Order: sequence, then C-alpha cells, then structure tokens
Amino acid sequence: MTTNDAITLFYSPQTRATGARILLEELGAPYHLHVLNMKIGEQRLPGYLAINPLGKVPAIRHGDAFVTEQAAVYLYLADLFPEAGLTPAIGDTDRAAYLRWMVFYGNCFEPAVIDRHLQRVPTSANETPYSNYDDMLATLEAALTPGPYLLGERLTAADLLWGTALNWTTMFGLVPERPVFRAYIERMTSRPAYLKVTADDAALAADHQAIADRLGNAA
Ligand SMILES: N[C@@H](CCC(=O)N[C@@H](CS)C(=O)NCC(=O)O)C(=O)O
Repeated sequence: MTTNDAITLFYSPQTRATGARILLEELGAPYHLHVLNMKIGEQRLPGYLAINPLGKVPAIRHGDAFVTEQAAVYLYLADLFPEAGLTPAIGDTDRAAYLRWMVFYGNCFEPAVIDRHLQRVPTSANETPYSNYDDMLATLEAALTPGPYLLGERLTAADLLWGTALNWTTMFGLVPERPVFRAYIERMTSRPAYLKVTADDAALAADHQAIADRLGNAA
C-alpha cells in the first residue's frame, strides 16, 4: 500500500481522534473524514462496530487496511510519510525513545489517569501496569525536561499525541498543572495544525449538539 491509497479517518470532534487529525495535517497527508456524531451514538451503529468493535475513535482506513488504537494510528501514519520527519527510521537510535513514549501513553499514562479519575486506589505497585501515579508522572516530567520535546530538540509524532493528551487531562484536572507540562502544552497547542483542527472541531461539535437537541426535541 502506498501514499496514493486513500486515507479515511473515522472521526468525532473534541475526542482522541482530534490528535490523529492534527498529525495528518502536520504530515501534509491527503485524507478525508468519516464523521461520527457521538451525541447520537453513531459510533455504536453496526457499520462502525464492524471497523472497531469497541466503538471508539480514532480509526483509519488506508486502502484495504484498517488501524484502530491511537498509538497504532500515529505510528502507522507517521511511518507512511517519513519525509515529514516526524518518525525516526528503523536503525535510528532515536526510535527507541520514540517507540517507548508512544507505548507508554496507552500502557501507563491512560490507565493511571483513568484509575485516578474513577478513584480506584491501587494497593501496591505490582497491581498496576504503571507502578504508581506519582512515579508514572515523574517519569513523564523528567522526559520533558528540559525539552522542548520528548526527544529533546527533535519533534516527533509522539509529541503530537502527548501535546493533545496533556492538554485535555490538565484541563479536566486529571493531571496537575506543572511548569514543564504547561510550557509543553503551550508549545504544542500553538502550532498551526492544532489551531486549525480545534477551530474546525468547535464548529463540528456545535453542529452535532444541535442535531442531538433537534432529535431530542422531536422525540
Ligand atoms: N483505546 C482507544 C481509546 C479511544 C477512545 O476512548 N475514544 C473515545 C473518544 S475520546 C471514544 O471513541 N468514545 C466513544 C464511546 O466510548 O462510545 C485508543 O487509544 O484509541
């Protein structure tokens, strides 16, 4: 499969799919959106469940290939457009840290944040995939120090994942405000691709809400 094969991003505004769209913009990749209105449950209709049985976005179709799960989507897309320079190639020493931070996100950060949100308090470090919340966060903070990016001076697709993730998790109070996180968030959310996609998301989210309200009123 090549970059000539069409890329479709299964998408809902103001979700984890937003970061995947920002990545596509940063890559300069041609893509189109298949938008799901989550306000009316379109992600749980059979057509989409055939693509992702979990009913979650993001997912992509590239030619005949389907990819679900954020980290897999980011890795797949960044590798597809190596000329954008957002993925260290196989054999490049930087690929080690790059892969680590892509996987740390889903294996350690998200479970820790969700446990905290649900007030599930692990009784010991070997009960969780992330040891404990404070050590998990300190590990991330150390990786972002001194910055500006996870790999130091080199911006990668991992930063596009983490920039959006830290933005929403601090916004919801799931991650504490710390100067290192704040500076990183500001850096990542002031990029043109972020601004373009989030402005578009605001309009799309309002449309989705209006549709849900109309259907609710009609019921
Ligand atoms: N493990 C998935 C999680 C994705 C996820 O939680 N997406 C949310 C949006 S932020 C979703 O699709 N929720 C719809 C639902 O659960 O109905 C990934 O990393 O891609």
